[in-house]
Amino acid sequence: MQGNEIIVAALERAGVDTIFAYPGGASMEIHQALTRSKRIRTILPRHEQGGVFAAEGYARATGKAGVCMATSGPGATNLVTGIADASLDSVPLVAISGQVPHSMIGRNAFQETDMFGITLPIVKHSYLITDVNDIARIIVEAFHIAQTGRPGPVVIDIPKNVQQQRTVPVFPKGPSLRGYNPEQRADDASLEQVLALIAKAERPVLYVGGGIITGNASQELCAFVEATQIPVATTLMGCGAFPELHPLSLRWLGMHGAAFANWAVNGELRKEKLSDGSEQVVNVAPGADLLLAFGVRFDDRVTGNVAKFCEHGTIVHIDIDASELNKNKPVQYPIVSDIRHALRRMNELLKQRPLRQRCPAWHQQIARWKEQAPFHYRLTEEVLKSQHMRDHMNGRADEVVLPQMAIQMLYELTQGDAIITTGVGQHQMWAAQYYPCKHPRQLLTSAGLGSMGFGFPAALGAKVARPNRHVIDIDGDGSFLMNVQELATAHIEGIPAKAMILNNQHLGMVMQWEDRFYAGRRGHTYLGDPENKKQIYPDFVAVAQSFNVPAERVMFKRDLRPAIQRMLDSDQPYVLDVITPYTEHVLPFIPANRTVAEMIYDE
Ligand SMILES: Cc1ncc(C[n+]2csc(CCOP(=O)(O)OP(=O)(O)O)c2C)c(N)n1
Ligand SMILES: [Mg+2]
Repeated sequence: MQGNEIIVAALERAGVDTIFAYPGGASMEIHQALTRSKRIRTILPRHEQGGVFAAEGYARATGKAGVCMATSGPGATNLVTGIADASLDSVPLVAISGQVPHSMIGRNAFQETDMFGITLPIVKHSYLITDVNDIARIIVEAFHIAQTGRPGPVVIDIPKNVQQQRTVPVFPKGPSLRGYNPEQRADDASLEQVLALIAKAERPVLYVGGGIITGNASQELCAFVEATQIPVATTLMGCGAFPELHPLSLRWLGMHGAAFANWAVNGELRKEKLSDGSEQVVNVAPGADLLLAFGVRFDDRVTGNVAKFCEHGTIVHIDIDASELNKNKPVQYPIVSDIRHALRRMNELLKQRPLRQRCPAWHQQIARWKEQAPFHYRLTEEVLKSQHMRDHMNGRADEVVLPQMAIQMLYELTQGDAIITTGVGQHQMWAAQYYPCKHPRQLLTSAGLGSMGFGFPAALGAKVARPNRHVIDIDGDGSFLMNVQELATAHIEGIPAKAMILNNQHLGMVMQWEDRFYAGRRGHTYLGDPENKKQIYPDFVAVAQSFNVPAERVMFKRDLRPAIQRMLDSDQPYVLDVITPYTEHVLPFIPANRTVAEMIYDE
């Protein structure tokens, strides 16, 4: 067999059914072989970044490695953002790049870039294949590494001459990798210790993240919560790990998370001004005395000032990746383990010796906090006095569509069952706030890297993997524009993913920081046409239609519900451009590196 054929055969054996691949000189051999595959669907994105984000959408929706491919040089470097994205969010991804022939490497050959070197800090592992006889083994290893332990991206760089060499391949049955031991299991002694801490705790809180979802431990978590009655706050990556409408859910925590989740972890702290003008922090009610941090990494968007995060609680941190322990936050009980094993085993031990403690006072306090500061929004003075009202609404305050409202309506009309992808910005935070998840793998969002442009291609990948689900990209006008070319992929490949753009004509999240910290001075955050502010710019409806993708614009509240319904009913990809005021801020808001005492929220 020729190298290119071995690559495709090895991918088939790895169970690959879809590859997002954009060809070029250094990868066209592999495309030739792909045309002959009966098992692999090759989807041509319109930009390699769209391809890698689509592969991530596929992976995030299924847990199976997403696969993408690009040619050497510019094709390969266009994958870099997606590889970094997969790295920060622990997404299993196999990214294949063509490379110039072996003999040309290091000579600044046409379209040569050192893909191995460029991606070295952002991969879980990488290969530069130099021998055709290594292809089959390396592809087995790549999928094994990407999908086991803490998942992540693996890059395989394949020079063109290797693709053209011939050999008799040996396909290994499974991987054999000395020194890679992804199975980690906590021993009973440390888990018993955790249970002893729980039995003593008066104000325990679970802080759980993406690790629960990638570790397929959601069911075990639910059983653990039933047995312990410990309230659960998730990270953004952990949304859906525990049903968000469950009475013990604290939704998600962090910079724009629920006030009650942040209070439960840190205590209700308030800054008060003293008569002499100085400020003091008042401790209104204490937070967790025991924090169970499972499958999380104490990201700064969660912790704010990390030294003050859960300052007075004992912290247990369980993670499969030992390098996460004591990295961002030193804890009293660091435990290396597959979280599913740890939860299963603790559930068994709890069955033998059920807990007596039920912490009624703590549950009452949390109920008070939930009542005191739920996620909510209202029509503010800022909206009423905004340019948006003058330019587009003719003063009709009752017809203005607030972004939160549009998401709530989408939730209602999909019964909360859709798979949601997002761009990055205000709309992303509102999507997570107003579309509570019932299940794992329901909210697919670029959390760690925060890559604008993620939403629509990720929705395509998710829809390919889950054709029977509604897949809807809740996007921003800035983010959507960054991979707008993928409308072509959606139409030509017949992938009916939908985009609901919350179009505020601004880089809303940056604008929010300008409003809060820069006296509202605009530094290149307006996306409309400054010469003609009354016009919505660009015209996404016309853009979509030029790709033969049906589209509609909604400006008034009365039109919103039927328009969302038409989008949902369509069997084609669809763009719904919902025009919203730019004056809304995402609340609550704990400014970067601050504490819950400085949380801004609407009381
Ligand atoms: C690729 C990339 N460039 C820049 C940023 C910085 N950034 C974060 S949010 C944001 C604004 C996003 O605007 P939009 O997509 O319209 O969403 P909105 O906040 O208005 O809802 C920007 C520029 C980013 N996260 N990603
Ligand atoms: Mg915007």
